[in-house]
Amino acid sequence: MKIALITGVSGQDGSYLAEFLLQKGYKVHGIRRYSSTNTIKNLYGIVNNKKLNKNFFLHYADVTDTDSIYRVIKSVKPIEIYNLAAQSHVHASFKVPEYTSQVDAVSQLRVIEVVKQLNPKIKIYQAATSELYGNSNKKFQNENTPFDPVSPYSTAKLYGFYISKVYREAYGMFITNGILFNHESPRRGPSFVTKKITESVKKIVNGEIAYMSLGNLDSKRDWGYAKEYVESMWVMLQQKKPDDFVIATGKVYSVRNFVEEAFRNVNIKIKWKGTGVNEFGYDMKTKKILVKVDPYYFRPNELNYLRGDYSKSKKILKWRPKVTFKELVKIMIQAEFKN
Ligand code: NAP
Ligand code: G4F
Repeated sequence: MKIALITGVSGQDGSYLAEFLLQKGYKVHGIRRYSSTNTIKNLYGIVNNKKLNKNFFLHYADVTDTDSIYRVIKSVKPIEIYNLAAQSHVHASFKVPEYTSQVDAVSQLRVIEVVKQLNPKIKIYQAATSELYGNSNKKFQNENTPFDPVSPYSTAKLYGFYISKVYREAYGMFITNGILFNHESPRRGPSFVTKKITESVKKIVNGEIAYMSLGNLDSKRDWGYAKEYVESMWVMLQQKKPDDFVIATGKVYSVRNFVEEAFRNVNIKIKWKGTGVNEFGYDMKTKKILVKVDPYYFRPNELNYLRGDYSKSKKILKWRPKVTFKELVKIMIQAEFKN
């Protein structure tokens, strides 16, 4: 039986990936941080499923703690490691830049070094990101587009990207960087914009809140569906040689588009009025204000536009996205109301 280890298993991607690998017949081990609160709700689908749970194991460890990582990798003996653990919030990285560097940069090296010492044949997937491109002037970003990070988060991830490449080239290790563009799902953390919007739509419809407050409505992202993005991580590690791959949809939408589409799913048509921080969105029928702009959510440095060119992945990995933007919003809204 193939053995995989996932760091960040309780996160959005980690939980989908664990389900995917278990269904492929893997024995899956996950690294979980110590916490006095429950942080594993994304794993309920596994732990409540006898068939999946019998091959699933959680270990307490922290990617900022070399000893704990060493101990887990030594005892688990994985053939593949999916290194997903991160402080993954870009805005938060401006508030805790040093901590973000520890978790998102140095920890990527930590895992690689432990693997080099214990068994350099273990294949590693490193979670790189489209944030690396920064405000690129290219219409589409691909594996050849220069990086220009604009946040402490993406600067830390830049280190992770290059240290992976260095170990790959210097020591012949199998380390692949997945440059994934934004991917969302009902399991997205509540402070990321898509989940915040869908959760707020539900609360507005249920009368729990009157409106939602957002930051930059004009920011544009290439949003895909997390559940199908994690499959590409596995495909990357099944290749003959390690490499870097962009995973994206090639389509771009603004935060404003996401808001409109989310409300459309509950039969509310949003109209916009005003500009800048005085802009607001209101229900065309009732004239009630449902969206306000709050500068609190602006970032010291904004990344305005991301759109991925995934042609290399399509050609080599035979991977392509299937879920459209509209379907993604619908999946997230339906999950809110089901909850
Ligand atoms: P996420 O939901 O925020 O999950 C992050 C995971 O990392 C959580 O399980 C978290 O555990 C864990 N973690 C954080 N600090 C840790 C530490 N010190 N030791 C061990 N575990 C730790 O992120 P995601 O959206 O699934 O993303 C997965 C990876 O892909 C991340 O590296 C992210 O930066 C990267 N990425 C994401 C996207 C995207 O659009 N989602 C795009 C490109 C790249 P707790 O539950 O204890 O907090
Ligand atoms: O949902 P976001 O916080 O995601 P962001 O910053 O694009 O980062 C995500 O995707 C990256 C891949 O490109 C990952 F590497 C990273 O780990 C993370 O998963 O914000 C998306 C956009 C931003 O431009 C932000 O300024 O939405 C804008 N926005 C507008 N109002 C908001 C809000 N973002 C958040 N979080 N909250 C708001 O109220």
